[in-house]
Amino acid sequence: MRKIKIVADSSSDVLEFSGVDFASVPLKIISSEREFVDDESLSTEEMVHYFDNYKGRSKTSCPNTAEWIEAFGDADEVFCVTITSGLSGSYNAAMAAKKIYESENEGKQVFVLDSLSTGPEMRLAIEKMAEYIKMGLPFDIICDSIKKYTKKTGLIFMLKSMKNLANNGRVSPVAAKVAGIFGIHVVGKASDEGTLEQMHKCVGEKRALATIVSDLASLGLRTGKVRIAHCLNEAAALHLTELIKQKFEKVQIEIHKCRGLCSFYAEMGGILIGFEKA
Ligand code: X90
Repeated sequence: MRKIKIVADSSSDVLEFSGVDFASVPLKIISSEREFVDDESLSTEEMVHYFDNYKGRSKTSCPNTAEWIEAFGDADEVFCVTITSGLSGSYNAAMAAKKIYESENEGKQVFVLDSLSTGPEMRLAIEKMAEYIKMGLPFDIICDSIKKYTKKTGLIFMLKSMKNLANNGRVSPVAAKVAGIFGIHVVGKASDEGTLEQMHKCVGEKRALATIVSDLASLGLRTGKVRIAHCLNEAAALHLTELIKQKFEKVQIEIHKCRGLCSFYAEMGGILIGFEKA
C-alpha cells in the first residue's frame, strides 16, 4: 500500500483534514519583539489585536525547504499546495524540497501546486485532492486533474485595511492608502498572475458584500462550492452567506476562520471567498 499525503502551507487556513493524511507547514509572522508561528497553537485573535496596536516593523516568512521535507514524512506520494508564488517564496521552497526528496527516495513522487492564490481557494484544492485520493486515482492523473480543477476556481477578497500588505511590499502604498479611509472597503480578486487585483472601492461593509455577490456571478459562480474565511468578522461571513444563498440556490457554503498568515494580511474584519466557477 503506497502512503499518500497532502501537505499545504498554513496560508490555506487548514490545520487538519479528515480521511486523508494531512500536514500544514507554518509560515511565521514576526515583529521586532515577537515571533508568531502559524500552527494550531497560535491564538490568531491575540495576534490580530497585538498587530493592531503595534507600530514597529513587521514581516512574514514562508517555510523553508527543510520544513517542507520534514512535513512530507515518509509518504510515497505527496500532493502539496502553496500560497501564490507571486507574493511568497513558499512555492520555490516546496519545489526545492520536491527535488531533494525525490532524488533521495527512489520511486517517491511529489507534486507541488502553485495556487496563485491563498486561503479558501487553497482549501478547495485540498478538498479536491482528498476526493481524488479517496477515489484511488493514480498520481499523474491526480496532478493533471487538480491543475484543471484550479483553473475553475477563484478568490475574491474584502479588506478594510491594507497596511500590512503595503508595509511588506505586497501591494503599492498608493493602492493601499484608500482602504479604511472614509469607511472604504476594497474588494478585489486574485489575478491570473497570483497577485492582488483591486476591483472596487466600496463605502461600508454592506455595499462591499453586495458587490462581492455580483462579482461572484460575473466571475462564474453558479452551483458550486463557496468557502469563506474571515478575520474576526463572523457577522459579515454570515451576512454574505445569506446574500449568496438568495442569489445562488444550490451553492454549498462553509465558513472558516483565517489562521495567522491570512489574518495578518487580511487584517481585522477582512474576508476571503474561494469559489468554484461553472
Ligand atoms: O512568504 C511570505 O512571507 C508570505 C507573504 C504573503 C503575502 C500576501 C498574503 C495575502 C493574504 C490577503 C488578501 C488576498 C490576496 C490574494 C492574492 C492572490 C490575504
